[in-house]
Amino acid sequence: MNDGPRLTETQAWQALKAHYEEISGTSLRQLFAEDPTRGERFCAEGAGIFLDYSKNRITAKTLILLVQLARECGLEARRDAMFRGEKINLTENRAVLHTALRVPRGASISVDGRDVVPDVHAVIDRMSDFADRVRDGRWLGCTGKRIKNVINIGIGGSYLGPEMAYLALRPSSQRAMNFRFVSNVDGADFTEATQGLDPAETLFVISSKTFTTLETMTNARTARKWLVDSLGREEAVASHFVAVSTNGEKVREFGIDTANMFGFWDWVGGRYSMDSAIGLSTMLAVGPENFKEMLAGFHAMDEHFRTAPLESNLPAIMGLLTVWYNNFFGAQTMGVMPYASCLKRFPAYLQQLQMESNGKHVDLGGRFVDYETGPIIWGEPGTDAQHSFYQLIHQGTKLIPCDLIGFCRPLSPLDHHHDLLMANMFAQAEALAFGKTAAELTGEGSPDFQTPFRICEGNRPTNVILAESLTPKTLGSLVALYEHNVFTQGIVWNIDSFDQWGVELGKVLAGRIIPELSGAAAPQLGHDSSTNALIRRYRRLKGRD
Ligand code: G6Q
Repeated sequence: MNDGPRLTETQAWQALKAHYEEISGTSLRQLFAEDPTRGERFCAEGAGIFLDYSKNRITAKTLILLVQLARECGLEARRDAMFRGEKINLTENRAVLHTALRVPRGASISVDGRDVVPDVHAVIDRMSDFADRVRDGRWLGCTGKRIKNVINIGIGGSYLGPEMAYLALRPSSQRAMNFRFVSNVDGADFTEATQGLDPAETLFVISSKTFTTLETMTNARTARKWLVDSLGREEAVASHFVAVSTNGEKVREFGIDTANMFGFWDWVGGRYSMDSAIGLSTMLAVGPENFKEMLAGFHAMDEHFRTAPLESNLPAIMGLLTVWYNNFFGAQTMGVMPYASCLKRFPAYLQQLQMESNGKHVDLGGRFVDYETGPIIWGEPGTDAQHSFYQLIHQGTKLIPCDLIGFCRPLSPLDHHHDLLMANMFAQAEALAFGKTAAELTGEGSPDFQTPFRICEGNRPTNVILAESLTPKTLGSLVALYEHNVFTQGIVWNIDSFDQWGVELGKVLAGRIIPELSGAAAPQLGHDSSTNALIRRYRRLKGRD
């Protein structure tokens, strides 16, 4: 365990603290006025993604100090250790090797003395063969009908990535097939997803690393019953269920032949798994070639992160800017607004990636941190978001740095819509940075009584992320950009970004409450008075007591 000097005692941290005092009063208007080339200088590019970070409250010195902080925290060494397959997930004693899921065939990365790359490619090959057979109709349901519906059953990391990627890549998907996602144990999720579907044409992909997760196993059992009751034979499971898991034994116990199981490994964290076999539903939707393009995009960003100097390294810069606002400006939250409706689940995906990874209160030495860690991440697609919550970002009292993500070419043929969309994205970044002064408003004829209400102070920071178009490859690069951005933050905060102990307690307590809700006889309750009263009310209203 790491029990070296505390982050706040490092030289770079102290220097950043002093530097913050120097520049926190300087506005983006001033910074742009002082340096007319700023918009071209504070930019970086890699793996097909362009980042304009000039509208941030930084100077060249800020960047130098942030990079110094990253170096003092050992970012480069820790990054290299991750890529080598060292067990950097200390609390679970595991390697963190999602980057191995996208290395080209022939590369070599060893974990516990075994080269994992051939295993990775063997799974991709099996997935590809299966996906081709389902997509071209060689894999049939038990009555001989083609598979028209694919339902992914999984939750958390086994759901958010697949759903996000399916929606993002829908323009490249097999339109003759329906793709649905069941995650919540709320029965409404299953009922709605299967509404109107013919079980004889439906394939369930049960995605669960552990194959023990309450929600997923409950939904999987419900799915089996739905199928078997309708088709009248238990053997139907063989052609209508496949599993994605690391737990062959549990898959077999459930009744799925492990020949129809696609594996992955304990060195792939749930929220880092959309490019593993957990992406099977994505591959079924977009086909193996597009899926491999997506993997190539991930890999291109991995290579950028691994090799580009920190000063021009996209994930490192974004991660360090997050630290700058989170720890020096006291920003509690960050917005992510994709100007692409296909990316509507991207903010939800990033919420898990960032908040589960970096929502930690002890450092790697097990000591409570005396600084803020992961910010709250949230967002919705622009332009919709402009008509709901942007007001607070422009004129509210909280500082909310935002990432605005857009593309130069649309996937839709309606190109004139796209110019309107992107004009809005550029305009929002401009308005947030520069605002509108009282003098400007008066000059435009604003009535005096309205002027104070119309002033926009500006000075609201944004990153503008621009790529050519939302292809599978771009999606891979974009996700890897955020994965490594989150990694960078975690290294600076000296936390384990790859565990999630905080989610355990609630699961254990729910296990205790389940029989108290469903048992026939009134239970003896030993909770606090609030929980006891809620359970009693629930049972009473359901007519159980
Ligand atoms: C992700 C988490 C978590 C996990 C789900 C589903 O990093 O570990 O979100 O993905 O709890 O777990 P299973 O895949 O094991 O069902």
